[in-house]
Amino acid sequence: MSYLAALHTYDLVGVVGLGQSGMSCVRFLLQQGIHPLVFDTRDEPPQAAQLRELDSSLELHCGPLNVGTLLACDVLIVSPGLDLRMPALQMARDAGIQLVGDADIFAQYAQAPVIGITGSNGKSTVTQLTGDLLAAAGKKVAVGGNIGVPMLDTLADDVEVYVLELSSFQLDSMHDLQLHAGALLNISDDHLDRYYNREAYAASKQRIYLNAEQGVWNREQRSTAPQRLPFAQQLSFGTDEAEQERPGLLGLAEVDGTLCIQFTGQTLIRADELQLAGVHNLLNAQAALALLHSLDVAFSPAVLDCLRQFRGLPHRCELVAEHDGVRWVNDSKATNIGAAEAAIQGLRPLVKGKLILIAGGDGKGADFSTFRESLKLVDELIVLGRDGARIAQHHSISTQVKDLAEAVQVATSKTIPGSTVLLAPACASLDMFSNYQERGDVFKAAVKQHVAEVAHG
Ligand code: UMA
Ligand code: ADP
Repeated sequence: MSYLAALHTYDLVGVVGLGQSGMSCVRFLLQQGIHPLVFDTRDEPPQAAQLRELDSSLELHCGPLNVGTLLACDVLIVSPGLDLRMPALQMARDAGIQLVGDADIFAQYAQAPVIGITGSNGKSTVTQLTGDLLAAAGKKVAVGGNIGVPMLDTLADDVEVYVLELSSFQLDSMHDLQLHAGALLNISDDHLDRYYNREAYAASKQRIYLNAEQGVWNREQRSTAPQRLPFAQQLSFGTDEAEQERPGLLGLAEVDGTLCIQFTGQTLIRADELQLAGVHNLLNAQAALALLHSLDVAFSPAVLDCLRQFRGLPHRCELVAEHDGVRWVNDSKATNIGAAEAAIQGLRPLVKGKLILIAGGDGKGADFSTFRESLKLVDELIVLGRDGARIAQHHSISTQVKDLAEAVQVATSKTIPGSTVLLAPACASLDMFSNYQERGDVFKAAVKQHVAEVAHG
């Protein structure tokens, strides 16, 4: 039996949070003829005007959540950005009100198999790649979730398969979504300002397997394995060789001195055929292939060609410019230590000159001493933002700057031919920017301006 009853059976539905997810829930409920009460803890939620335009009769309660008003609802659809442990939400739950997320509503309406992807890093890359590969295989695919398109907005009758990126926050409020396959890519410290400890964060990630028929996991990290799924329903990927049988059908092997992705011991594709750089991306590619296999989609020439062409998403190890023998790389999406480590370790072997790292921002409670080993691979460190100084403590050569324009200037003065300047902040951007995209765009603009100035003397 599902946790969430049919929406029409509730007298009053509350939507808590008026960001992208909240707005998509309101739109969806209105389509079903349901008029929700809307809440947002901010005095002026950014989407308030949009809500009025949608339906001016909707009640919007702004500011600190009022428990009395929350209790008027029978169910609360809570946005992922809100902590379910907030006292007002806890009180509502204790009073018997159901707290759910958009995934539980999605579960009631999706008519096609759903693939779910989570992990500390690589989610968006694997989600987009899986979607692209399925499309190349001729499937009508819808891609959404944490990647940026609220999942309810992807619902359509002709979809043959849904591919959803699921954050730990979305998993926390998810009870009913049945996944054809769930992938847990990796677990490294993140969001420790929102979880009691790393065990609680890892437990949240394991929820991907709650109602999954098959589990795709990473052999490098036992903590990603689906404990409750039998072997026959597991598929794993790793840096070791592929096996003939589940779960280890995918893996890496060196063939004639070249690293290859293998399936059941047979080479599928060479690493050097891919546009994506770094071992972490070879794992991402394997995860996407495993998800295709879970759907019995063959690795046809069209699928492998799509994998060959996939250039990755913006702000993930994105080459911004190559000038005077210096490469400028934007990895603004490296919002935690694990992601920045993957970028540093993936790029270091390719850098002949210096590797100059720009890092810092909102550290979300992370312990930066764990970053020290990877920082040893960095020749010069430039830090900025709220927690920049905490990162600088773990490197002997560092410079503090006030913004990204100054970071680009300082980096320029330190380069030698063959150097790479990498923006991989290991932090969220919210102390200085509206999001990681804005941070990446500001960096790209500063680099391009610098290159243009040098070119014009
Ligand atoms: N907020 C309030 N009060 C409220 C509601 C929200 O202060 O009443 C704040 C939150 O604390 C947060 C911000 O507003 O800082 C946005 O929160 P939200 O829940 O309204 O977020 P949405 O706009 O609905 O976007 C969410 C995801 N964001 C978060 O989980 C924080 C988006 O992922 C996702 O693309 C979108 O739903 C569609 O599914 C972004 C993200 O940063 C990329 N995700 C985190 C991550 O990847 O690390 C989890
Ligand atoms: P997410 O959606 O989980 O944040 P992305 O695909 O957007 O993941 O990648 C974010 C960053 O994480 C990238 O910029 C890269 O530095 C790093 N990264 C990508 N894939 C992996 C992986 N498999 N393991 C570790 N780090 C990764």
